[in-house]
Amino acid sequence: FVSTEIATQPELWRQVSAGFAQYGGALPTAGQRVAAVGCGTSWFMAMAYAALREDLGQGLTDAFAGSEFPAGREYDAIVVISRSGTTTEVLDLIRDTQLPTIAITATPGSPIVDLADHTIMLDFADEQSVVQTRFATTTLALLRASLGQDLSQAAADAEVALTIDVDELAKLEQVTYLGTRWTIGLAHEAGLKQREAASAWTEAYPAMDYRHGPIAIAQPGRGVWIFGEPPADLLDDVTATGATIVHHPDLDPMASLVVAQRVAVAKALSLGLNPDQPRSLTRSVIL
Ligand code: F1P
Repeated sequence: FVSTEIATQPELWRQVSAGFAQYGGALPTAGQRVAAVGCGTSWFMAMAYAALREDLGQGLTDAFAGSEFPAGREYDAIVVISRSGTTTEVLDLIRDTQLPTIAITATPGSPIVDLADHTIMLDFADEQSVVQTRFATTTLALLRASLGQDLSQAAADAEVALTIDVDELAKLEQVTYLGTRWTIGLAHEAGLKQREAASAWTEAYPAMDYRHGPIAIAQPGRGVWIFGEPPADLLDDVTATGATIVHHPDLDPMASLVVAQRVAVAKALSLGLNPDQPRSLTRSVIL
């Protein structure tokens, strides 16, 4: 498996954070009304960016799956994330909208480069694996840098994340991932990694909503993975079910996602699966 793609995340986050002016100059500025769009992993990164941008007071920010952009909605800019630059729904969106578009991609010469008004090229973060890891997190690192965040602690935490033993976590029968605000996108992404790489059943929810039904499947041998700060009493509620709690309070939530990526790989390998080549999934979904 392409473990180097997971292992190089700390240096890539440092690179885009320190080089923000070089890479991210075209990104929206404070006060603009922004939509962020992508499919699959790229949608989840858009979700994380949108919540973080609003919470940092930088302006209204919505996130949509590529197919779900509401026609006629006004924004000052649309940030479109697509590693391949070929995903049908996001290309259709860019073709159909009159609004300014800023694409973030890893693929020079892809259709998105011609279609978008601006392109941010992160080709140095591209991947061989069908399953996205470093392109997604490097994109989010760049977006966080555009919001004024310094990624050096997150990068240091990701180095710690690369050393955490994941064997026991990979044995869990099922994991539900929870987040609040921007970490909800990370929770969805962590769940998708296990589904893609290891064909494993996972779910993801906003942490507060987890109590409204999903907690019913929690039991010994299954896990509840919490990104960011757990809401009051949630840890007690989960503990009472006997489920294993996974929470990295000392790590940046993006570093906890790196642990989740490694769990997905370990689980795939333990099941005899190729984590880079999920069944029924191609590098880019072209309809
Ligand atoms: C996104 C995508 C994901 C999928 C997989 C392959 O493509 O198709 O939806 O989960 O990771 O990539 P892209 O638009 O970012 O190239």
